[in-house]
Amino acid sequence: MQTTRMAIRWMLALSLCCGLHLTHAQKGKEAPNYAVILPTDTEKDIIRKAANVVPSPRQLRWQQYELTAFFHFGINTFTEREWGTGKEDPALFNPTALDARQWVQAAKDAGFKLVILTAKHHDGFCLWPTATTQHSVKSSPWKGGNGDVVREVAEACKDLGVKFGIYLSPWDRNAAVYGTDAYNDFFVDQLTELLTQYGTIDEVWFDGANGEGPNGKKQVYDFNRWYGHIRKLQPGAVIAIMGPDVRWVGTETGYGRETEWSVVPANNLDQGAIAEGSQTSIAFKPTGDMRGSDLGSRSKIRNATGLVWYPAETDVSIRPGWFYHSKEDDKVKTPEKLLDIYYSSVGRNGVLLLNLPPDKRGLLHEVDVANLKEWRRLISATFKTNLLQGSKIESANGKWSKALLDDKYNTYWTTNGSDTTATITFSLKSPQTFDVLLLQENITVGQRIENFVLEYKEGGAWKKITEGTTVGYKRLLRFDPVTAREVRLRILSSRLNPTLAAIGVYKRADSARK
Ligand code: FUL
Repeated sequence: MQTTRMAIRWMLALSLCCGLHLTHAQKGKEAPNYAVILPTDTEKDIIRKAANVVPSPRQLRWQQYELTAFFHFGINTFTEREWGTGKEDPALFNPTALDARQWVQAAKDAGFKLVILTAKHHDGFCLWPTATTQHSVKSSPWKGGNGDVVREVAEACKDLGVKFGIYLSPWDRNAAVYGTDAYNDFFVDQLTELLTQYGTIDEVWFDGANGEGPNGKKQVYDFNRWYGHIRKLQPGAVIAIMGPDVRWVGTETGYGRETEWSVVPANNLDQGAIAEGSQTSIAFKPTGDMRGSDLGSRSKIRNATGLVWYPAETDVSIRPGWFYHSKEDDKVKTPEKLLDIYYSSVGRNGVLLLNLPPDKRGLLHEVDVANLKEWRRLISATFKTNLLQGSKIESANGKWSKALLDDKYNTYWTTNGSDTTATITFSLKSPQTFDVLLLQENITVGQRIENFVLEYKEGGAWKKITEGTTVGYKRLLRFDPVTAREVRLRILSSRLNPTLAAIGVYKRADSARK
């Protein structure tokens, strides 16, 4: 007790000197990841509510992974198709040298913190020996029918310290019960197997695709039941896409929005639904426009009836297809293309979900591994040295400036009083040349910044380098190289006091291939 009190006092003292705040979670209270808008709320009330919506602990954990990988592997790998029919012979599944450790190691070396395996794609073929169907690895020649790909990947992840997630396709072209109520039970049974036999699961990915067409089978998915089941069995797992925690960015190109708000309208958010769940984070999929070019700015939230923290995941494949096809070996995205994707996904307040499809051997192809390696080298070399480090910082109406360069996410700079604009000036020890800006808001307080500009001093005058709208968890902007000794960031507009956990300027590393 005494120790706890001392620890709290110590944290409070620390918070006064360097902006380390006790978050709701640290105070033993979880802040809701949503806000209900009342008919009597003014626009100002709505903006204030939006500025105070924060991620749930599982959403925050997930956001901080930044890089996550997909492994699309299954019967399609052997038929060279993208969508199987569900009628494939399980005998086709026969990787000759499957090594899940090679997949996970390559992902880890490239900086990925979590990998998601397609435990079942639309063809219904299960990569684990499920009791729910014969259509699985159990009926294949691989390891004499005794293999389990889910286990091999889960174990490799555990050994290498990488988080593990599963993709379980709702659309199932093989299950005889698909199109009937019984399919919901069948699906829950599959979830139970996956969520109880393979250790901790950090992400469950539900795809929205369904190609049944007008005369195809109609299935009403009991999503709410599935969400409840996942929350019960793996409370730490985020449920993505057709789920409440993580939103599909809206394209499969790898390019997110320039203006990316993690707080978006959820027009199915009503007090009744919240009370029913009596939870601090929602457990149903928000509805509303999730694919427009701007989802959360003032004009979008003005008429909302509810707001929710629903962050963007940017999924894209390293190859043209999601599954491995030998004819695409010369179409693997180059390190430079992957880098552009990095800046346009992680650098736009998103989490990148990059697909790395193992080949027929059951290995990531050499070209994919080599390109990943060079991509990682370029990122690491670029972000090795923050050129603002050691500079003198001035911000007239700001406090806790040291937090900007301390490499800690939970400390942050903010403004005094209720100021929503600010200028932060950095005087470097000597002129430096840079061409990248990094900004990070402390999203445990909320996402707030709406407009900012970066400037440098030349011949006594301030000149614009670049500008942007949202920041969120991470914003990266590239520009032509600038050499300067004085640099300033002006926050032109913010929903409430802006916060910044980090700022940096960097010089991009040269590509090995010119
Ligand atoms: C889509 C699916 O239809 C693709 O095959 C792939 O799994 C992708 C990630 O999602 O909706």
